[in-house]
Amino acid sequence: MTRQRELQQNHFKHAIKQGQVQLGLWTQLGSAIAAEILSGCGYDFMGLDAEHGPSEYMDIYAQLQACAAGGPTQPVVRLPNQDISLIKRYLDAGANTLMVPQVDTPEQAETLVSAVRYPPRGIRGYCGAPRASNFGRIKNYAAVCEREICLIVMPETITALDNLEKMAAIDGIDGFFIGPGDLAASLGYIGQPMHPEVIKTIEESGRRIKAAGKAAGILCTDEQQTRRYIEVGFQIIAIGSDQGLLTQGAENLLAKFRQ
Ligand code: 3PY
Ligand code: MG
Repeated sequence: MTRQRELQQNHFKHAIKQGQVQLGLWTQLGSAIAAEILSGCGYDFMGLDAEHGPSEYMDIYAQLQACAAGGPTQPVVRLPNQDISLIKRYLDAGANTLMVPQVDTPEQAETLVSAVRYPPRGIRGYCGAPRASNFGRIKNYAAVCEREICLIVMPETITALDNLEKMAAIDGIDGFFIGPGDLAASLGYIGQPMHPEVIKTIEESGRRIKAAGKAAGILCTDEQQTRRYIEVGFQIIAIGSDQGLLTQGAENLLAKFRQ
């Protein structure tokens, strides 16, 4: 990043616009070391989770640095909430793909779009030389950054699903990543993201998102169901997590010797 003078292309954003499937790894360890190691594995994206993971702002900042060093995986920062001052800080830190949880209404979605755009199109506060502009070396950053910023919102409730088409019609929302855990809870099946009714609703929602011309995403660690979601048209798929891989790997290794 040190000599970068031009804003890099957000491959993830362009890939989803072209209808390509992007396979990702969810990360909850909040570790820059793990992020650097994992970002060289070849996943299309890595979800840096500041909602349910332990990461605070500086932890995400360090993971963004680690991803830039490890590459080429695209970091996707999942925010803890819809706080627009946090959106500004993560964008300044160089996160160009943001995922926002629990977005239920078109009004909320419009506010989020506005938060990632500089005036006069939006309300993002201006900083002359943020990390996102390589500390001022990318001179036209403010003029061109919108092209590479990708905004994904998470429909996670029945209300959000009722509003899907209205939210999908908003220019500036690039994708919808369904939270299967929260959606299952909203549907009355807490802790059962693989319940047939939940899966049916997720698949229907994926088809509606695709029909509305936006990219649909999901987190799913079941191989067969993941393949099915891809068939249905889901494009942004987190297929596992650093925490899950660590636990499974460590437990499987020990089990070979402790039968
Ligand atoms: C959910 O399952 O609710 C999510 O937010 C995915 O991590
Ligand atoms: Mg959720």
